[in-house]
Amino acid sequence: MQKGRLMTDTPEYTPPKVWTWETESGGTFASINRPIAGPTHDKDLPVGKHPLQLYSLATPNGVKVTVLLEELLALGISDAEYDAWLIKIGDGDQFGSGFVDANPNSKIPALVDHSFEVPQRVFESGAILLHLAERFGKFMPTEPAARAETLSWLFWQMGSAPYLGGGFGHFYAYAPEKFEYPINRFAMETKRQLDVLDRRLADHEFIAGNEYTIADIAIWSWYGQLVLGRLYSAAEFLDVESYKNVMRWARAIDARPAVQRGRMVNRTFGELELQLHERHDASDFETQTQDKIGETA
Ligand SMILES: N[C@@H](CCC(=O)N[C@@H](CS)C(=O)NCC(=O)O)C(=O)O
Repeated sequence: MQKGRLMTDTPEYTPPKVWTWETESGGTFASINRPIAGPTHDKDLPVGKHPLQLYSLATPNGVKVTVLLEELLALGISDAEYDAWLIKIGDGDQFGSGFVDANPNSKIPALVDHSFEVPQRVFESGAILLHLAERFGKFMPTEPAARAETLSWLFWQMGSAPYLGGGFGHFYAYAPEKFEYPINRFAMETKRQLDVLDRRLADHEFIAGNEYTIADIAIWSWYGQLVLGRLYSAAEFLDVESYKNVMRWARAIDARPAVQRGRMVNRTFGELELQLHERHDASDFETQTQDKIGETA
């Protein structure tokens, strides 16, 4: 190693006095990243026949909502029927004017609930989970102590996952080069978070206690799918099998039929029979998957 240089061959970078947006940063998703908010083009959102209109994609944040909706429907709550429309974030659909009206933050998932006199938007996946769980009185304990525990873990997920996705996942899988410093920093934090979960799940069946709640749904969509080898091809690198309690919990949730259906909705990657680009009816799982309708995303 050259004297005075650490860990990487990248020339030393001195930040300018004022940052300006001049070049694409490179790496996956560089073309959709911008330093400004607001719409780039006019486009209304479609509206289907159900009160709940979801605009999303089957990333971990998107899957949280479709898993909850499928769980509600599995309990026989027909008012949880929904239309799920595909938002292709790689194509910039999140910057259309209608989507920005539904979520000023231009990120999936966004829900518009038409069961109010004036349709109400709900954005941020944690807020959507809470909105639906409270509206239907399921997957959210009402007893104060259990409710506080569930909320604590739900907010833990919302605060922690950006280190996993935006930190570890970005630098391990998407950045234009492998930089040792950020990969080390975020692998360490991701493993610390997995250990937090592993210790909790050592003596609790589910995250908030002995009941399956929206905290499990939120955390499973990220950390469950990570240990099941579905995120960033990082299972071996992070030695996920060593988190035995997380593995047990992740596999148990993965086996739930509603979870399997929720994962398929707005999915544009992987096996064609698991891709249901749009969902408007329960029968769509049987008739509208990509292997059956043969369209490309
Ligand atoms: N905190 C937000 C994060 C949502 C989010 O990051 N969504 C990503 C996909 S997982 C997205 O839409 N990215 C598009 C973009 O950044 O332009 C939530 O939980 O809803």
